[in-house]
Amino acid sequence: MNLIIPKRILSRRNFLQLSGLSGVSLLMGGCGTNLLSNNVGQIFQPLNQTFEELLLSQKPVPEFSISEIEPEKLLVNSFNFTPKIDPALFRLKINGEVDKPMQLKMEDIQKLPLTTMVIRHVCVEGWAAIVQWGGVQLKDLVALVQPKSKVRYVYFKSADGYYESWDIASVIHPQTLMAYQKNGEPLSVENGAPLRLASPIKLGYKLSKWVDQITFTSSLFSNKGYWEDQGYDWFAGL
Ligand SMILES: Nc1nc2c(c(=O)[nH]1)N[C@H]1C(S)=C(S)[C@@H](COP(=O)(O)O)O[C@H]1N2
Ligand SMILES: [Mo]
Repeated sequence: MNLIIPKRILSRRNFLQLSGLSGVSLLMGGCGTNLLSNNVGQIFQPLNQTFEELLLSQKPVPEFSISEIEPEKLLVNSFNFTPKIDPALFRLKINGEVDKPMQLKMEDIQKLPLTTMVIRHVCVEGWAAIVQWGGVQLKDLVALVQPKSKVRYVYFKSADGYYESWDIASVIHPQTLMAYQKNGEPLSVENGAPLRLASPIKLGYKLSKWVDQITFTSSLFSNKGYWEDQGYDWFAGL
């Protein structure tokens, strides 16, 4: 593990130089005066009105066409073992500072509207792939559990010990999905089945595979994410 880290940091630096990545400067630029962090402070007061305002303020990232999908370019990238989860026994726990904590079966989740998108997955290690993801918009799950007005962050726990935290504005972005399909097929175990995060607005390491718990909170804990706790950027926006 320790051997891997310097390599990743080096390639991440190279990547940042190449891409002129804007998300980090966007977040730090105004000390809370930029649109995104203002919105983080406002949502859910009341839930419906501000929720809609926030969604309207979020521009969707342009998507690719089906013919541009690069099936062979998405490399499996797992820090640990590949957990075997029985989809019939699987429950997604959604808890924390919410009015209606829930445990959802895959069949419950698959009854919600299916969204598909063809986007670019970008890993800081220096590779990228155009992928089609299919799943439920995370904002639909947010609406189900009704977070308290003070909620600002969301933690995602994975069955392999991986963990991540996100800002709530990015969570309810219309292209942030809990995906159960990849390139038109059921998601494979290596790619995170039964359920993984997919989004065009975050770097690959924010996109947790094998997510089994989603926790809403008003403040970040000392542990922010598997790679973030080793020095990687937390916002990791694209
Ligand atoms: N649970 C879990 N999620 C994870 C990882 C991991 O090791 N464990 N790796 C991350 C990284 S660094 C990347 S680039 C993507 C890779 O997704 P893929 O293996 O489906 O290509 O998963 C992300 N999500
Ligand atoms: Mo990655």
